[in-house]
Amino acid sequence: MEHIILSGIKPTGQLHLGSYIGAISNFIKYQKEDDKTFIFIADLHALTLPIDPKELYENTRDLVAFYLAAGLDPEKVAIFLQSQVPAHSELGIILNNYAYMGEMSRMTQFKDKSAKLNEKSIGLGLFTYPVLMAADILLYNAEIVPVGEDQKQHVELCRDLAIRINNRYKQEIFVVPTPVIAKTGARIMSLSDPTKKMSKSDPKGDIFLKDDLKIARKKIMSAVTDLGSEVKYDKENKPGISNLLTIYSCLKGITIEEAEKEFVNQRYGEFKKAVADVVCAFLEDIQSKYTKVIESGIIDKVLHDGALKASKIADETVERVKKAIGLYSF
Ligand code: ATP
Ligand code: LTN
Repeated sequence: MEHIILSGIKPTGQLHLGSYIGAISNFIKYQKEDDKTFIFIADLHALTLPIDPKELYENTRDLVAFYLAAGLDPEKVAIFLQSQVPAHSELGIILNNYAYMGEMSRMTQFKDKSAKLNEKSIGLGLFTYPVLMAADILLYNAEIVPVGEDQKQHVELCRDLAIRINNRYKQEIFVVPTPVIAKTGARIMSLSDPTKKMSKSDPKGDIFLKDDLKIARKKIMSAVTDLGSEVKYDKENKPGISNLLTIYSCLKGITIEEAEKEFVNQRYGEFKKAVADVVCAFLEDIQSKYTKVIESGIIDKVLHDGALKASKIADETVERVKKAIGLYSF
């Protein structure tokens, strides 16, 4: 039997090569023929930090357009907005009661993001966000959750919650999910500081999917590289070159070893040019597909159909949970 797959991205900031390689490209690999893949836009999660309404709206539309441009097929996959399936909020509220303050305070993403804020203005939603994320996953009985490395801890919290609740009520209320992190590309680094993750909230050194090709090429050509001259994968001593090799191999669909072989005896400059060529060809292709999707006007229909498919399963789960924990249902 095929596994149930679920994942999502929050519509904050612009999508970058990290979001594509670490997340979206894997969603495409995992999509199945038989209505067992759920890929959504975590728009409620986008509210965990202040965001301009117009920006949120546009990011959401863009994210759907890029999902489709990258090859997600709405015939096979339920593509939907988290805020259009009320079961997410409902299960999130229920799950809050089973999560512990201690474990939530240990979430590294919460620690990193709250450290950048004034202590008095840290939203409760930022703190409880991994609980809502657990609801996102458990609602669909997802077994496999493809994500980048930074989300692994959240999926593990989801596992803990599912096991805790199943044990408390002595029944299999929830399917326990497994995070799936790709071997290569689960942590694309910033081009300006290859010791930091490429990230929407710290966009220095990002290549955005919407970048003008000339600008993208410039960013690659001026990417920080390392001492020495050999094009070799060595994360410790050559983080910049290793990151570029990762980007190159993921976009070309080859292994790191195969990529290294292509650049034996070549200088960094030649190597960077080859990376820039591959990145620009990729951007040109996805941007033209993105434009076609926007012009086709299909986004609202995709989201409407997706929400219907998703609600069917999600509502069943909420009913099952309510019954199991003693909430009155008729
Ligand atoms: P933020 O900076 O706001 O935390 P982000 O850039 O990390 O945002 P998310 O929306 O949190 O992006 O992530 C979307 C998906 O892309 C997640 O599965 C995440 O693990 C993955 N992802 C994000 N950044 C990278 C990266 N640099 N390399 C690989 N995967 C990434
Ligand atoms: N937290 C994720 C988005 C997300 C998600 C999920 C991913 C929300 N709910 C459920 C996988 C499964 C992020 O991209 N920052």
